[in-house]
Amino acid sequence: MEPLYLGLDASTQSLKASLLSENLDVRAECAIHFDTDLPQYKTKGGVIFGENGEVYSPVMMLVEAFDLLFDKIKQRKWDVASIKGVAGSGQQHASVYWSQQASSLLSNLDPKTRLADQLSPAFSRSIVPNWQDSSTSKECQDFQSTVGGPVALAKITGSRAHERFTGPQILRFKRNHPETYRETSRISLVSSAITTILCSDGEVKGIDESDACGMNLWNVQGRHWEQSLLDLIGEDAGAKLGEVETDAGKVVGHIGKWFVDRYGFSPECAVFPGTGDNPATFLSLTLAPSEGLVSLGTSDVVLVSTSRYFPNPESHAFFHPARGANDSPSYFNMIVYKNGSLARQHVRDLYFDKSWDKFNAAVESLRPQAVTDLPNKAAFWWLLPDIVPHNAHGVYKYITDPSAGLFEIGAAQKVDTFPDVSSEALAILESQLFNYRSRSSTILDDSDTPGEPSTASLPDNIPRLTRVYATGGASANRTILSLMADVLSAKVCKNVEFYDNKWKDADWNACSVGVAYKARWGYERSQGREITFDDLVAQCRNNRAKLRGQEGGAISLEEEGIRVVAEPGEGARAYERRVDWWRALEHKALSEMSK
Ligand code: ADP
Ligand code: XUL
Repeated sequence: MEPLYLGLDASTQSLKASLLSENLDVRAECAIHFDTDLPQYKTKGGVIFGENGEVYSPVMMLVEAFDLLFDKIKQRKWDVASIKGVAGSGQQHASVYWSQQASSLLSNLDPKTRLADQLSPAFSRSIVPNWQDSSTSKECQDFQSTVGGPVALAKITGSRAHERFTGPQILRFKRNHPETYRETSRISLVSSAITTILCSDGEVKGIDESDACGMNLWNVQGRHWEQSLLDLIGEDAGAKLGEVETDAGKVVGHIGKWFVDRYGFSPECAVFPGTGDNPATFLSLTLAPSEGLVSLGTSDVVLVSTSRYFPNPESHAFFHPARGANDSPSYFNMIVYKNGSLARQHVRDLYFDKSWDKFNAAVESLRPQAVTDLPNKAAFWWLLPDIVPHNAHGVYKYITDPSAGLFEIGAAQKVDTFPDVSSEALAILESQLFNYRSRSSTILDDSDTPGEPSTASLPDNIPRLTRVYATGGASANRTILSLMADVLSAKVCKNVEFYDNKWKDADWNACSVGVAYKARWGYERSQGREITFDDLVAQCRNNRAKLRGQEGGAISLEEEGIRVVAEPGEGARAYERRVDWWRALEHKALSEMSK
C-alpha cells in the first residue's frame, strides 16, 4: 500500500481536496462547490451580502460540505486507509464561533449520521464573517488608536488595521451581540476549525501562528497575543482565542473516529495544524528567501519571502507557515492590489477591441529592446480605490521629458489619452509591474539578494527578487510574463506537473497541495527525523527524479516542479534605470489626487 497524504482547502467558494503520493505527485483532486452543490444555503460566490458592508457565509454550509466531500472521496474510491497525514487550508481572516457544547458534541460524533445533522449546536454563531466584509471601520480605528496608530499596529501585528482582519471582526461581534459573545466558548480561524473537525476529539485546536498574523491581534515578534488589544475586546478574549500553535509540523491529533468508522481512514492518520490560504500557496511553491509570487487574478497579489521581519502599513507580514518550534523565524510579506486584471481588461476593452492579441501586439511593438530605450510614459489606473497606495483612486497618465535625466520626471505632461493610443497597453502594464518591482525591493533586505547586484552601474542598488512565480488568470498571457521578467529583472517561473509522461503547466489547487506538503513534512518529523520543510520537499523531488530515471547530479528544474517561462532580456536594463523615475511619477499622481 502506497503511503498517501491529504490536503483540504476551505476557500470562499468551495471545499477542495488533493491526494498526494509520498514523493508529492498529485494523484487526485475533488471539490464541493458551495453555490451549486449546496444551493439551499443561497450563497453567491460562496457568500451572502448583508447590510452595512457585511459579507458572510453560513457555518453549517462548511460542515455539510465536509459530508459531501468525504462521500465523493468514497465514491471515487480514494485509498483513504493509506493516508498517513492530513492538514487543512482555510480562507484567511474568517472566524468560527464555538458554543459551550462544542467539546462534548465533537467527542461523541455518531458515525452513522452526517456531521450536518449533529454539529449545529456546536456553534454559538451561525455565520462565518468573510474576508470581503468591510463593516468594521470603527473597530479598525479603535485598534489603531489603542496602540498609537497604523504604523504602530503594523509593527506589532504585521499589518495596519483592516476591516477583514479577525480582531476588528471579533470586537464588532462582541459590541453588537454581547450575549452571544459571552456564550461563545472558543473562537477559531477557518483553518483551525477544519483541524478541529478533522480530529473530532473534543479539543478545539490552536490557531496556526502564520494564520494568526492575519488577525491584527498577534504580536509577531514577541510571539504572543497582544494584551492591549485583548483588553480592548475584553471579557476573556484571550481564553476564547486559546493557545497559538507555534510548531507548524506538530501532530495535533489523529483523524477522528467518525472518519475512521464511516469512511475507513486509518486511526493512525495524523492531523497537522491547518493554515491560511495564502500561507498554503506559499508552501506549494516552497519559496526561499528573496523569491516571490505574483498572482494575477481578479486582484493582483505579490508575495515576497524574506528572512527579516518587515512590518509596513502597505503590506502584511506573516510568520513562515512551516517553521518547527526551534527553527529560526522567517517571514513573508504580502501586498494586495485591487486594480489587477479588471483594470487591464478595462484598458483592453477601451483601446484594443476586447482582444488580448491586439493588446499584446501593441506591447510587443513598443517595449524597450535596449538599455537606451528608456520608458517615458506611465499610466496609473486606480478604477477602484486601491489598498496600495492606500485609497489611491482615479486615472493619471503622464509623458515625461526624455532630456530630464535617468531618475527625473522633469516637467511631466499630464494627458487624458496618449497621442499614440497603442501606448496604452504598455503604459498600464509597466506601471503595475514597476509597482511590484519597487515595493518588493523595499521589502527585500540587501542580504536577501545573493549574487550580483542588480544595478552595478547605478548609484542605488535596488534589490530584486531572484525568482518570481506567476499564477492567476492573466499568467496565461506570455507577453505579460515576458514583460514582467524585464521590469522585475528576474526569471519568471510556473509550476509544472508530470501528466501522461509529460511536464505540463500544473493545474492543481495550490492551497490544498501546499498543506498536503505540510502533512508530508510533519509526518516525517513524527517518525523521529528532524528535517526542515524545504529540505523535505527537495528530498521528495530527488526521490521522484530517481524513480523517473534521473541519476546523480542536480535534478532538472522540472523535477523541482518548476519551468522558467520568461527571462529578463535587454529591455530589463532600461527598466532597471527607471525605478526611481517611476516612484517619482507615482508620488506626483498621488499628490495631484489629494489636491
Ligand atoms: P480569480 O481567481 O481572482 O477569480 P483568475 O485568477 O481566474 O481570477 O483571473 C481572472 C482574470 O484573468 C480575468 O479577470 C481576466 O482579465 C484575466 N485573464 C484571463 N486570461 C487572460 C489573458 N490571456 N491575458 C490577460 N488576462 C487574462
Ligand atoms: C488575504 C485575503 C484573501 C483571503 C481569501 O488577505 O483577504 O486572499 O485569504 O482568499
